Amino acid sequence: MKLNKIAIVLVAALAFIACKKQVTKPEACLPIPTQKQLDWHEMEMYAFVHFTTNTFTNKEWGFGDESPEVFNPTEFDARQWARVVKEAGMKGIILTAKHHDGFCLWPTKYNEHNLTKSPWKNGKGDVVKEVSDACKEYGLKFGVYLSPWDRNHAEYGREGYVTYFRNQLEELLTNYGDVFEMWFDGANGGSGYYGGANENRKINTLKYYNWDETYKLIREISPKTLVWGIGPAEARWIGNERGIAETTNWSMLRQKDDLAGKVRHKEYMTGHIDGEKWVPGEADVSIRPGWFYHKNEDDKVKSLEDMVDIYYSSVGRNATLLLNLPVDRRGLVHENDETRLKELVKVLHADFKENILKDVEVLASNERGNDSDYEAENATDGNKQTYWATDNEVKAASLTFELAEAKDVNRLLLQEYIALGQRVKAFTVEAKVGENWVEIANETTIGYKRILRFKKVNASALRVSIIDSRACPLIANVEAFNAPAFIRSPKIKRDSEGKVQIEANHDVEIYYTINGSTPSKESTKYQGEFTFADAGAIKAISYNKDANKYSQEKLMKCSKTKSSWKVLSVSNGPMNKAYKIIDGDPKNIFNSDNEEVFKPVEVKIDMGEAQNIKGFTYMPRQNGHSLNLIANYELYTSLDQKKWKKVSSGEFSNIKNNPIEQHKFFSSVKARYLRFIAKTTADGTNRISIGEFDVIH
Ligand code: FUL
Repeated sequence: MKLNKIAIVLVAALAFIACKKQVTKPEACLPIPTQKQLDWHEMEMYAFVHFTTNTFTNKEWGFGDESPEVFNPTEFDARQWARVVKEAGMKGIILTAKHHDGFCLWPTKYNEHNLTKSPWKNGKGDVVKEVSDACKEYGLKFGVYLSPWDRNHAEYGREGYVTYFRNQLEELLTNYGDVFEMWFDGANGGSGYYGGANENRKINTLKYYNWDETYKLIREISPKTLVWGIGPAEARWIGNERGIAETTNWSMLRQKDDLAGKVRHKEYMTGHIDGEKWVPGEADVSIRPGWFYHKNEDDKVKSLEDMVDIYYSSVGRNATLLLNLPVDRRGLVHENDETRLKELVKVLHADFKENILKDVEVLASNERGNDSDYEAENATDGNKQTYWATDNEVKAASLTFELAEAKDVNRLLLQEYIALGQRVKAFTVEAKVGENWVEIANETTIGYKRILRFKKVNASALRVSIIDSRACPLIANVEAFNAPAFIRSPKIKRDSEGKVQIEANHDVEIYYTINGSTPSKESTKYQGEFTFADAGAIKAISYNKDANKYSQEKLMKCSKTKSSWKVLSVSNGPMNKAYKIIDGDPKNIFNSDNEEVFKPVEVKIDMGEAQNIKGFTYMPRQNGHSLNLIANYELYTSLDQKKWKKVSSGEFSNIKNNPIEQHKFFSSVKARYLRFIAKTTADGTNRISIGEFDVIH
């Protein structure tokens, strides 16, 4: 080789090396997830199962004095649960091995209060084992809920209970194979049986359990287990029990603040951009109003549109979805819940059927050192391990996807390469419609997964622009879809006079029935307000002519209107607003006076005529800063206002975290007058709210 040729080769080689050197792998943007957390993100959706003595006593929280004798499922089949969960595309099951009432679903050697004392399988059963075995058989991961609060245990609140709690942890984490998640519920302390003491016990959740020690124990015996909830947790609550994350959702949390109890519910929904630890959000929600099975909720399974919305507001917003199935008294997932899950899966399959961006031509405004390891195509290659990256200093850049022909689009799915940290702070999406670029979304975070829903556009190209990022953006995946039209069911409202209004999207017609039959195009078309004051059922559907498609049916079960009802007195609160308690509109809220120290509030109601009732409902305030929730109550009835009978008393369990309408049942009684007493509040306020009060016939 001649000298100048050698020189050229050398220069080229040096230039290549110099160039290559510049293209270093992007540095981690701290904090980053552990491998355990990465695997957990990939699960996306998994099931919760709430099952214990509450299932048989019809409660949400047991007091701790329940007899193990009540636990007796008639057709228990954990394989049925696993099949339903698997078919719904969920990746695991977390079981309430012990809920707040302290009853243990496994034959623990540390306490008698367990299923060996129940008639089920003559005391030889082990629910934890059957569920973990079924999970293995169906290729699902198995997780455990062990309530730190124990309303049964005599030692709760003292040192002895912490030892007991750790012993149980050890049993559960050693005897049942791998446990992917350990769920430590934040609800803790209050009244309980406590071995017969029947008293109030309060502890400091952050200190009492010495979480550092407890976590050390877990890590030693079960390093694969991700711990959720309290202490130095590896995943966090999403701040509500509605299964909803914020659109801005960081997987980081200021753990120091969390350990000091300083993080507010709203912050759990968003995480902290400056959090020093990777603590991603898990959105938990029940498929029914309650967490445990209640027969009266068989027709209250969440509607399909609610389920779809929950999916998009959790998995679609960088959270995992923990979806609860309240197993029934037979020991099975109820048919209605299974049907809804099947419908949900069908919608999701249809929504994500064909990725319009698969292998389309993609152009980046910047590519890291022009290196193919980080090229734009990595975002469309279907491989989450490869990603498009920009140069270190470039924090705003765009990807443009050219479609071979214009296509309808209404969904966009984005994923960051989170192994190196969550980065994107702001991004927009534009579609090329005809000759113009139209902005269709202006959003904030992406994280592990972000899914956007928007109005259908006919696009010949799409552009995703990262506007701001904590460090150079790393995008692992971008997909787009054209989801079929989804027809939402109408909303039905009825006031105290029986005037009914039905509302729906403007592009549909509404049909309804009031005789219990299923509505269709042949039924009465809704033309405006009508009156239905009787007890019965109003059923309505939306019908979209263009798509020739119905929504799901909306059912409103109603008791006779309260037009003859009157609030006779309120012990402390504005009498001129007392009508709101019974006006048929839960949004019209009655608030008692704001006292310096809470005083019980008594409401006296005249129902106008004597009637047989077997229960009552209380709907608290649904939104606002303070919900002013009632925790303990008493209800008395009378026929003449002289002789009163206490028909029900107790607590509205879990109302603080899940402020849904409360249903209480008692033996049927003939009554005309009611005395409802709010004895304590749940959220530390000194007043109560009542959105609506009603009776059950
Ligand atoms: C809450 C508990 O109090 C409920 O009973 C339920 O277990 C839910 C998942 O967490 O805080």
